[in-house]
Amino acid sequence: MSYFLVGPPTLHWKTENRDKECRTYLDSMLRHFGNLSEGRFYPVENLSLCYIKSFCQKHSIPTFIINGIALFHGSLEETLDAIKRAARHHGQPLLIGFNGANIVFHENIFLIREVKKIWPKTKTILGQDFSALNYERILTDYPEVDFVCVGDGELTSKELYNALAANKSDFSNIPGLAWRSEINVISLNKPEYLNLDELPWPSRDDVGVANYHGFGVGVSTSRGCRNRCAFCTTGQLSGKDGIKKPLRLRNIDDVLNEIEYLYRDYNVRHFVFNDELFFGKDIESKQRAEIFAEKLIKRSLDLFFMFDMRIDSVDVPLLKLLKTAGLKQVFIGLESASEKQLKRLNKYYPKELNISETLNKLSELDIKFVPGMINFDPEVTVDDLEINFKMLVNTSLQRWFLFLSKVRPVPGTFLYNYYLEKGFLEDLWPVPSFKFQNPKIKTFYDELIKEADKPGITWEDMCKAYLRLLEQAK
Ligand code: B12
Repeated sequence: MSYFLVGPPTLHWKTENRDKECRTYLDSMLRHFGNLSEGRFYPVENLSLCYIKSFCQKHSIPTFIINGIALFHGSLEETLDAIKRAARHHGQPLLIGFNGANIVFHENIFLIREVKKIWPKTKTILGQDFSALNYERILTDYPEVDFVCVGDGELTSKELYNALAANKSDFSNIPGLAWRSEINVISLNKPEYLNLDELPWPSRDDVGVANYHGFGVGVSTSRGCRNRCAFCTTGQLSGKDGIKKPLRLRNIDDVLNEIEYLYRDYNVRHFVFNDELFFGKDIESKQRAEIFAEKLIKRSLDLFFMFDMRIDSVDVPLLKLLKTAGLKQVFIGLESASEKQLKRLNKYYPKELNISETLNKLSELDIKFVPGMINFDPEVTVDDLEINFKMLVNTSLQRWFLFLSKVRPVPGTFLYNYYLEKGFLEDLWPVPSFKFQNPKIKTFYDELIKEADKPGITWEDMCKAYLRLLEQAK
């Protein structure tokens, strides 16, 4: 008996990027991101599953990971085949778990259905924020999914596996488990959040793939988030009744020990922090980042790292110190420069913040920054589009694809519920799409996409097209 943990191959990537030539998610990364400074910091491992594996193994549960992304799977059949192969080696799984965002929900359901055909008695569980936010719908509409994990997966997996191994059918004592009783009543057991410093470090099944292809290797220093952005699953889960995922931070020495272990035992030189935000606006989290940098410098390791942060937490002296410690790249969720648009996304910046200036300060530090934009939402106005345009052209950011970015309302989030109520949504589940409220803006967007599809398009071409189309939309 064993526990299999599966990450789906994530095939949506090909269609989303209109990237017909790339067979797999990682092929696409290798093709588009030529080197580290172009974004190869992308994490390849599935740390969610790696954490669960370490914990379960520590409790003597034979656990195996099949990570479709790291295995370069270009089809669901390949992942299914890998699951069957694992069963030939380790025996039929007692429990099989799947992980992923809404974008891979249908991939997971396909695999779960196939697995149930082969081993009808094997139990199935889905995890990650998207399933947690939507556990009632999933357990109601998908009988092939036996359980949903709504909190940390470590303890829930261990307790569930042991209950199944002991042939129990009452799961009411398993923390963080959403389950269906024999009479089809759906229950949610309150999650028990673990102390991150007491968890074993994640297993490193796919670190070789990441290293070999020059991708970053992930380290998670925190779970949860302080913010409640209307579009983000993590923020929503943190506030959801019965779940309330708290922000938890790991002890810096433990993080550094893990980094040094990866550095020495696996020769890792490029690290990605998987945290929502490495530090926030508050003084405590900045102090934590400072201590991290100082202690890392003392260890004299020759390494680089990247993390995610918000534009309103930019702190030049702190970033300089982090640069000395090895910071090479930051992902900054900007979303928008328009106050009205930000309000719709439940994101607020201090009045005095000048986004373009702040971004330019960052460029001077010689740290590569990758901005995250949300230029389009259903209620976007010509004014918003103009403000965002001015912000982008006033920086050294000359990446035209930022003009095209659209908000993604994920089922279960505040934004999704609001759009649903207002009738803004076209497709509803699991990957919704929205209708622009102003037909002129829809034309603007459609025409802009056509421009982007032209071969050899440059930043200048795109800026000209943007302004021309904006005039027409007025
Ligand atoms: C690293 C990362 C990636 C990596 C690796 C993904 C992977 N499969 O491992 C890459 C770059 C490939 C990636 C891709 C994508 N990502 Co991503 N990613 C992350 C990131 C930064 C860290 C994930 C992580 O390691 N967390 C640390 C672990 C320990 O926490 P955890 O994931 O919550 O896992 C715990 C529990 O949720 C639970 N659990 C999770 N899975 C399972 C499974 C089982 C069986 C059980 C029992 C429990 C369980 O137990 C875990 C341990 O306690 C998160 C943000 C974040 N900080 O979590 C975004 C995040 C998960 N990604 C997100 C998105 C949007 C995507 C993409 C859709 C982007 C895109 N457009 O392509 C794809 C989807 C890919 C996919 N297969 O799901 C969103 C998810 C939103 C959603 N719709 O649900 C997040 C939350 C970022 C955000 N705030 O918006 N991502």
